[in-house]
Amino acid sequence: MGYTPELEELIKKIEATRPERVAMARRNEHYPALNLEEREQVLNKYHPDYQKEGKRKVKVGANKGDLFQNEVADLLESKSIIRPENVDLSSVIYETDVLVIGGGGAGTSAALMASSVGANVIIATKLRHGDSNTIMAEGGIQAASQECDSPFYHYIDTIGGGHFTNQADLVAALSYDAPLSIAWLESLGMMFNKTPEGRMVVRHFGGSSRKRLHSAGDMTGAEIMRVVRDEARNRPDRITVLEFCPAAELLLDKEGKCAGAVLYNMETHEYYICKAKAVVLATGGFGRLHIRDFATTNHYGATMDGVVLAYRAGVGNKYLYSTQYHPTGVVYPEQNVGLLITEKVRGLGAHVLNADGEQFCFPLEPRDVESAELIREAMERGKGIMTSTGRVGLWLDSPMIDELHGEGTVKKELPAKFIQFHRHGIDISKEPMLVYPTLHYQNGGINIDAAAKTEISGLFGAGEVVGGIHGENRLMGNSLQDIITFGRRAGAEAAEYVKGGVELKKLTLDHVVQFENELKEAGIKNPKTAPILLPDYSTEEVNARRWSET
Ligand code: MEZ
Repeated sequence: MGYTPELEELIKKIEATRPERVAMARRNEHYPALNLEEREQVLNKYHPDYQKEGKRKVKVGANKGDLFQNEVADLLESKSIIRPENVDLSSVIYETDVLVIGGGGAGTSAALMASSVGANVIIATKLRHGDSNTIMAEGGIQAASQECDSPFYHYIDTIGGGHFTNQADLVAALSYDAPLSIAWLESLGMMFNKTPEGRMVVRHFGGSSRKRLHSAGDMTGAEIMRVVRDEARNRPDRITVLEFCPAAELLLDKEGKCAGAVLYNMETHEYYICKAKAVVLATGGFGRLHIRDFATTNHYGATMDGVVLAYRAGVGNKYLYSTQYHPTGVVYPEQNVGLLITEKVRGLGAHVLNADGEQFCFPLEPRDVESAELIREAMERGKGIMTSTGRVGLWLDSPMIDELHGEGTVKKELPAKFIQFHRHGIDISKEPMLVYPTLHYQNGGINIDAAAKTEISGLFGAGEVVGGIHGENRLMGNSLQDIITFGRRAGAEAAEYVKGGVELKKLTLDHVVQFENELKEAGIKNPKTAPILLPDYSTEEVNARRWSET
């Protein structure tokens, strides 16, 4: 298929400016980065999070009075998908030491650590084991593993990228554990990119003061998931995996300790009571809410489930109003709209360009700033490129990479992206990609401390469901690091908590009943039901043809 003749014509403008831009890059000359004041200005005017409309204050729960995007507020003010009065809590189907809800990188790392400390573990996961944002993360994982770097610089960069809003103890844990996480992943068999001498290849990314990004091609998350999942599957005596089995509600005991979950078998539509002495919530983020109608990089199950369950149990959240739009999501071909084009492309030197083939931003600003600059170029300055389906994008000049680093670099460093575009007749080592910001990450989430504990005894959190680590803007490669750091911490802490002796009292869903009473008292009419589990993409025409229940 390839590009349309109209787009091919526009690509000539990119090719015309490329020799001069490559020459500049070789001289180490770059488009100037913005200063702090300019960043604030561009964020305030163009970043979707900063727009006043499309938000409201929630009227119930731990974050009552706080402002959220409407899509998030709807779910915080939702009612349960189960009727507590119909659930027989005495009919316990599964019993375990540690229940991990979520089978991505964070949940699987938690399960491994908990089992290493001696706990029996169940992983309950909504789709297949490994279907998660982890497996879709491309460019790399941060860790201060080099002589010129240290956890101190990792900490400072992370706090700066997060606009100084991050929870300091969590950032300290992340930057301190990061080199250990890399060593742990290597011990499990992860194949990082290395030099012929065996040293880690490390690169810059947006907001970095040191080269700190470790990668496995552009499939770093998939490689992480491969090794942690293999390890978990090799411990069947200690780790049981329930696929297509998400949590519908958390269970507490009469004393308010977390005591397991009501699980929902998506294939048979059965509910299971799973009693657990400790629970690790690792359900991932909210990309599939398509906030402000943005396309997303996220996997199909990213529907904010864990935040919803924890909220009903009384756990508040931090920075959940903050959404990360990755600057470079696919705009063309249509089949791939929203999918991630890793920041590593810019890390390798590719420029972001407008319709005239001009640079308009420093390519490695922190993500929120970079996205706001792309939106400004397309929407205010009218310098975007329109596709035949009416989408607007900007160019990402990937052919520069081979020119700067030698022929074959694109294929070697970005093999997955190369194949993904090749399938549609586009050779990204010779032609640029068309990109636009895409909803990528839930910056905020449930409150935890550095031991991954929530305010409820026996409930731990790890991964994208958690808030505070990244403040209001996450840097590249810190999510793959955070799932390992806090997944490992959550699993080990949960198992230690169980070892300390946990006596569960009568199981209850009273918190759900109370929460729904609060909804009524607040006058919230027709609340949605949640967790929504899967996004609904049915069109009006499809809905009109559906059988009615009545
Ligand atoms: O941390 C991320 O979001 C990541 C690795 C994404 C990417 O651009 O590759």
